[in-house]
Parts: sequence; structure tokens; C-alpha cells
Amino acid sequence: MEKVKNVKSIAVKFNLDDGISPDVKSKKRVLSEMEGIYYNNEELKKMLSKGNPIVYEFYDLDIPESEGNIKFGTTILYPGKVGNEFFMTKGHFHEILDTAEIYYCIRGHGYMLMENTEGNVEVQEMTAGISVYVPPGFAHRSINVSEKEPLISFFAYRADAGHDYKTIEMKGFRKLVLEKGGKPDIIDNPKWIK
Ligand code: S6P
Ligand code: ZN
Repeated sequence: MEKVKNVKSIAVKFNLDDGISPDVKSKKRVLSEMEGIYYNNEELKKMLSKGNPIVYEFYDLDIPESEGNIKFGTTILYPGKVGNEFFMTKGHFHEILDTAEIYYCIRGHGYMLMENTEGNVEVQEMTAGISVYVPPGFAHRSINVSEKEPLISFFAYRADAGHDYKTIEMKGFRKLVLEKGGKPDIIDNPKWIK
């Protein structure tokens, strides 16, 4: 078996209150980068005419993307909605499809929406202390259903897994999480493309 060489140990701080690391620069995704991701793109455009808020930020540490390594960090998904659809991450499959991921929710209230290419859908509610196992083969998207708090989670996955964003950008997820009467409502996505 080949050994993973020349990787030093690292220690990184992630704050428990805001999920931010004071030591590392996060990647930020602003609303304009989410064009076509939300159900109501017209509403997104209206929002963009007033500003371009950060929807989420996450860490992509400089860990070699090879089989024996594990990438980890936090995702901070801010509260908000596009129309009645809660703020969410783009969502992706891993390029090496049969690779899993672990999320541990530090703060907030949300969902992990998952689906595989066979059409199986999994939804897990996330609150502080809950860890979610995203099984191999499942696309995954975090959704923040809180009106005021960020959804903060820690994640870890095989470092060489890679990210396929295109499939979700083209097809969408089979389910949407919308706000209905002050509560999250999980419905079939009428725009989902087979
Ligand atoms: C990577 C892992 C997370 C996400 C992050 C942002 O495999 O799932 O680090 O990258 O939560 O979501 P997305 O869908 O924009 O990559
Ligand atoms: Zn992932």
C-alpha cells in the first residue's frame, strides 16, 4: 500500500458561535453566484437589484487532494429566502461518486437534502449536536430554515472526492424546501429535469 507522504499535522480553530476560522480565509458564495439555483429566478434578480448578500461561506483548507487525506472545515449558511425558498448551498455530487461525507451541526436549524442517481431521496433535520452521514453516491445540499440564525456545520470528506456541480445546476434536486405558514415544507420540485 502506498503511503501518503509529506503531509504535516495541522490544527485549525473554528469558532463555535459563528463557525468562522480566524486563521484561514473562507470561500464566499454571494447571491449573484446562485443564478438558476433557486426555484424563483425572477425573485433572485429582484433581490440582486437591491444588493448582493453573502449566502454562505465555507473553508477549503490546503490539504492535498489525494486518496489518503481528508478535507474538513465549516460551512456557514446565512438565514434568508429567495421568495419562499430558504437560503441553501448549491449542492453537488462528488466526482468520485461513491465517496461519503460527514456533517456535524454546531448551531442553527436546517436540513440536509440528499439524492442519488437512482432517485432515492434522503432528508435529515439538522440542529446543534446532530451529525449527518451523507452516504456514498448522494448529492447533498444544506438548507437553513431559521429566520435569524446561521446554520453552522463542520464537514469532512475524502480529499480527492472532487465536486460535480454541473449535474445539479442542470437538473436541480428532486425536492424543494419552502417556507409555508412559517414552517418548512418539503415538496416535489416541479422544475426537476429527468
Ligand atoms: C464539500 C462539502 C462542503 C461544501 C460546502 C458548500 O464536499 O460538501 O464543503 O462544499 O458546504 O456547498 P457547495 O454545494 O457550494 O459546495
Ligand atoms: Zn460534498
